[in-house]
Amino acid sequence: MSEMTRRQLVGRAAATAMGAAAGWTRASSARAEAGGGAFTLPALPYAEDALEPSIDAMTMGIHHGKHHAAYVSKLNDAVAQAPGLKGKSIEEILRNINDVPEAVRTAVRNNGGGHANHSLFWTILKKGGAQPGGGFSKAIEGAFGGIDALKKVLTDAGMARFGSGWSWLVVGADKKLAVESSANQDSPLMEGRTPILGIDVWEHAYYLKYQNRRNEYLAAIFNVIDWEAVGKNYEKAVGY
Ligand code: MN3
Repeated sequence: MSEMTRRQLVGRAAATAMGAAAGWTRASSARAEAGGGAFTLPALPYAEDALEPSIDAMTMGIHHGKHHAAYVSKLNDAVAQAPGLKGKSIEEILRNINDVPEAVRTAVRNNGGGHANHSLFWTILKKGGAQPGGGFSKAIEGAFGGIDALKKVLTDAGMARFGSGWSWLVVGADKKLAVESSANQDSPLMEGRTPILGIDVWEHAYYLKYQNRRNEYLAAIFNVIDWEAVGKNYEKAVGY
């Protein structure tokens, strides 16, 4: 083989490889445009072990890196089949869940709910988080009689939820605070209310450390609730 021929062959192989790479890139962006990949897993705002010992690092790692990641992936698969949802925020989609095409509605309800619920959950947790202050503190006083009473109502809602679900502090259409619980990954957004604090009571949230002792998990989680973050969510929800 002459030197020239060899160089030509190498050059052609390189060009083919580059063409294949470019084709792959085009195919990827076509998938993204069709809706796949629209939602992404938000990074944890702290290290996986940041909430120890209340919530252990292994639970955090699996909860965020496996469970939440799976909701995002399956949500993207569902949204890719419903072009009308393209470009909409997850909050907007969940507030109008009955407008989602029936073929993908259950998938969006479960996985879109899972994505929104966990995205909120990570941001209201913090070791040594602040206590409620200002107007939020007054609203808690008015609605529940105080922070300790609110914690009890949230705990009772979490304990009473049979199977998997969430205990929520929400702001209603009347701008008032209320506590409720939901099954599975249903969000208060689907009922026209705005969740400002969510406590995950699925077993995956606590079983590695607390096993069947949901009551101990619910007691411990109040060590790591960031009431300042919840207060900011409150102010946004009531339109301050
Ligand atoms: Mn969870």
